[in-house]
Amino acid sequence: MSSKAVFDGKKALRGGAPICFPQFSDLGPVASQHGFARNSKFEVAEGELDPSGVNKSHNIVKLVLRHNDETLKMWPHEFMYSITFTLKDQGIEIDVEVMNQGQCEVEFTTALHTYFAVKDITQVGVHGLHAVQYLDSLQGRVTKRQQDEVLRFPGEVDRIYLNTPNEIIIADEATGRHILVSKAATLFDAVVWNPWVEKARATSDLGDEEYKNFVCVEVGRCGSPIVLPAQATWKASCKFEALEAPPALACL
Ligand code: TA6
Repeated sequence: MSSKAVFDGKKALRGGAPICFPQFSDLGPVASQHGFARNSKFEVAEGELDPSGVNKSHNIVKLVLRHNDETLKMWPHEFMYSITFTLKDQGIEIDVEVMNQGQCEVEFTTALHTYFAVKDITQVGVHGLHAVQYLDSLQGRVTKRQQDEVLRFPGEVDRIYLNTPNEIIIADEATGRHILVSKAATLFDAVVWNPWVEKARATSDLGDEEYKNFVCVEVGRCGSPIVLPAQATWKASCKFEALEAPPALACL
C-alpha cells in the first residue's frame, strides 16, 4: 500500500487489488477511469461480523456491490457484483461473479488492478508473456508483440496483454521470491504497469520513489468486452501464490 494512499473513500486505494468495473481504464461508457466499483461501498455478504465489524469467518469473505441510484446514473444497468477472497496457506484465491439483473444484454470490461510488492523494480522479471500480443498504452495502444522472453522494467511500462497464458510469474529477483498469478480462462487478458519515476512524482497518492517497490499485474477482460445476456451470470477466478521454490521458468 502506498504511504500516501487516501482512505476517505473518495479515491481508489493505491495498493491491494482495486476492482475495475464496469470498465477497465476508459474501455467503456463510464466517465471515471476504471469505472465506479473501486470507489464504491461494498457490503459483507458472508460470514458473521463481530461487534467491531470484523468478519469472524477465519479465511473467507464475500463482498457484494449492487446497482443503486448512483451507479444507475453512471451506468444504466441493474447488476450484482460479488467478490470472494479466500486466504490460502501460500496466497489468496479470488472469485468474481457479475449478475445481469436487467431485462437486456449488457457489455462490460473488468480487471483486478493488483499491486504486487517487490524489493526493486529494476530487478523484476515477468515470465509467461513471451510472444503475446499487447496494446502499448504509452503509444496510443498500438498493437505489438512481446519480443523478450522476460518482461523487464527499464522505464514506465503500461501494456494490455491479450489472450495470455493462464499462468504468469513475477520474479522478484532481489529477494528470490516468485509470485504465481494464475487466472481462469474467462479472464483473457493481463495488464502490466509500472509508472516509473516521472509518473510516480505526478501521482499525488504515490511516494516519489515508491514506483521501485511494486508492479501491477492485473488479470481481466480488457481487449474485448464481456457480453452478458439478461439474467445471466459471468464468473471468473484467479489466484496469487508465493512459490516455495523457484519455478522452472523456461517452461512457461
Ligand atoms: O493499469 C494501468 C492503468 O490503466 C495505467 O494507465 C494507470 O492509469 C493506472 O492504471 C493507474 O490508474 P489510476 O486511475 O489508479 O491512477
